[in-house]
Amino acid sequence: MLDINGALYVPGFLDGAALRRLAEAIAAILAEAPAFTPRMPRTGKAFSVRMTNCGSLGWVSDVTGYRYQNGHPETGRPWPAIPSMLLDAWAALADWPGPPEACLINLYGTGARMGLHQDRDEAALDAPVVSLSLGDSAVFRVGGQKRGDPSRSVTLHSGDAIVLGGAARLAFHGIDRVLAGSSRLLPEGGRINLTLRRVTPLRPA
Ligand SMILES: O=C(O)CCC(=O)C(=O)O
Ligand SMILES: [Mn+2]
Repeated sequence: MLDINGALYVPGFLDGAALRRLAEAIAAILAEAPAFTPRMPRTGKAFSVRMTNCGSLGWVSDVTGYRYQNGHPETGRPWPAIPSMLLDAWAALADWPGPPEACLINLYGTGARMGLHQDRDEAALDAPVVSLSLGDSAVFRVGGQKRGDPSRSVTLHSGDAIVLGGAARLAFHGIDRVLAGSSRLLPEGGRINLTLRRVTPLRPA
């Protein structure tokens, strides 16, 4: 485990067999909850990543804003359940007393990136965000709690985990670029990132 600006970096958290099982589980989720194109609040500009979710809640973004909701924005159906191997990953990495409620699935095709942002739509900000990467490698940047703070970058490979917790929970972070063709895990190429999130506090106040 390595400390990257307060973020915990766990290279090779998932091995090849686990990655293949996880890729199959994600394909099954995508068959039930197809990828959608999120849009920026107000402007409606399309994100370059496509998304779906599993869990009791899923993160969505459209012209009206960012939010968690309990169904798919296009099909209206509940999100598929979080696969047990992801619940196990959370148990191993999160150091938090309850289960995650949402797993955001980001799909990065050619040229997709994610600008610097904070994950702050969760009421349970004491719970970490646990991220797992599959497929092509990507340059992940993490800074401080202010947008202009100095940042460091690390190349995330298939199977690597990142935990944003403690002081790094509200760190600005993003994906500068994906290194196309760097992995053969995903039949269609590209990169998948999963972020496990706790949204509601364990004991609501
Ligand atoms: O793709 C990644 O590694 C980061 C994804 C992310 O920051 C997010 O979904 O909020
Ligand atoms: Mn994020």
